[in-house]
Amino acid sequence: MKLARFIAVGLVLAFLTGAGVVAWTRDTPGDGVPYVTDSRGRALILRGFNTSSSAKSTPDALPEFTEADLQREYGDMGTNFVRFLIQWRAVEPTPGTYDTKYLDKVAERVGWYAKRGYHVMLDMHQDLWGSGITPEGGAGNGAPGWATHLDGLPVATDQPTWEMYYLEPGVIRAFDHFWNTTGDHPELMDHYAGAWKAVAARFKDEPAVLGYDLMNEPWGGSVQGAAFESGPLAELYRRCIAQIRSVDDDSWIFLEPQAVGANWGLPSALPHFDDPRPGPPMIGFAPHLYPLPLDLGDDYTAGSKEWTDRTMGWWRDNTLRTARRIGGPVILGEFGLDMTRPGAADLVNRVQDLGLSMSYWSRDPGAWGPYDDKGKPTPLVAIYNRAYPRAIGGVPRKISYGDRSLTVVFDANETGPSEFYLPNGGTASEGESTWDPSRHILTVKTKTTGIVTLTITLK
Ligand code: MNI
Repeated sequence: MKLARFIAVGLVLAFLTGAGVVAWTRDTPGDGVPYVTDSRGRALILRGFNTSSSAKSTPDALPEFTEADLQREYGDMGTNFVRFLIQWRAVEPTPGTYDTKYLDKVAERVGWYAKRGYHVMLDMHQDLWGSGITPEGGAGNGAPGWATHLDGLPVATDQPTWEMYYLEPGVIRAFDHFWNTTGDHPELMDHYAGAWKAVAARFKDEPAVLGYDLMNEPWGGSVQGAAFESGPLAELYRRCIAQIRSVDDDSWIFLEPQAVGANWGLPSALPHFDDPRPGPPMIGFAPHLYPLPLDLGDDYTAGSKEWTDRTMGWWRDNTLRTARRIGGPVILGEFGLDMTRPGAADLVNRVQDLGLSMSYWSRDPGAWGPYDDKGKPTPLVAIYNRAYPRAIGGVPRKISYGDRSLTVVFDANETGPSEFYLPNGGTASEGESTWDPSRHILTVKTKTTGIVTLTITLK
């Protein structure tokens, strides 16, 4: 039985008896939740891809992805962001040694993004702990073999779906050692934080690297829910924040909630964290969104569409609530689905209407990605190629997306200029505009103090 289905039934009932469908707005994310800002202090709207799942299993932990692939992505969709997968096994292949050659190769790829004005979030990816959970190595990814302690407990490989591995005794034990629930391996969390320090030391002076996503889809092993998020997960985050800030004061640090539950829209108990950097804190929230009905195999059509909208309303409210507690911006780190399924394009549109920064899962070729195995565009390309403000020269008050226009109201903060990605061009109601036809970027210089209302009429 699929784990999602196993845990899901009760949750669906909870959703059904809960609040009605939350009203959809096509504007700003929510009161009290700030925006990610760039080094000049402009508010950023980030749109891009997870690049890529292939990095989980390649021997060198690099994604199967070329500079030409990136060029095509920009030309087709005008993305400005990537959640770039890195792996602890590659950063720290033996305890306490950091692979500078691997980091150089990551840096080379970061350079491709930098050249095109992208922002990069490095994601320390794991699923199912690490490849060491099975002898064949095909199930998990992330953690190095030396940090994998199964204590001889079994990990059965005849799983109906990949998530079921999370419930295998050996996998739970590997996590219990990492979180020091067993008390046997107190060193592991410090190694992980040390690996982050090595990454931050390498990228602190690369302006394209916006920040760090500390752990993909955390799983608590035998400690779950609020006890996990406010206990060992918070402890790991505190240690990572301390190590990163010992070398890097001005990158964003993004935290993920426990994946089970939060991915579907349930609340997270992640607490507030102090940021030891000088100046305002730069700690944000990067949850994932996989609406439950779709996880259960339904399409975004008919009755399940209503359920999905309902769970997405919960997801939005709970995400913003946690972000307010953390006191930082939200990046939707992952959402995605099989684009060949009925209603898939509508769902992607709906997620874009949330108005958040986001990275689609994932950039890999196939039915979920923008291009299929033969390189042919899937319906995702047309849907993801949407006009958006990439950078705003102030603090946004309201961003509204109309069918043929885009309006941004902001409190100018002497930064600027504002930049818009416009697939087919457009004109600005205010200020001095420059159009870059090769990049499809409209750059608009407006007044640099006071409230600015800027409407872009789309062609
Ligand atoms: O669906 C999940 C997911 C389900 C269950 C669990 N646990 C039981 C811990 C964890 C995660 N994840 C969705 C996507 N995230 C990964 C990469 O981060 C992708 O491969 C999945 O499609």
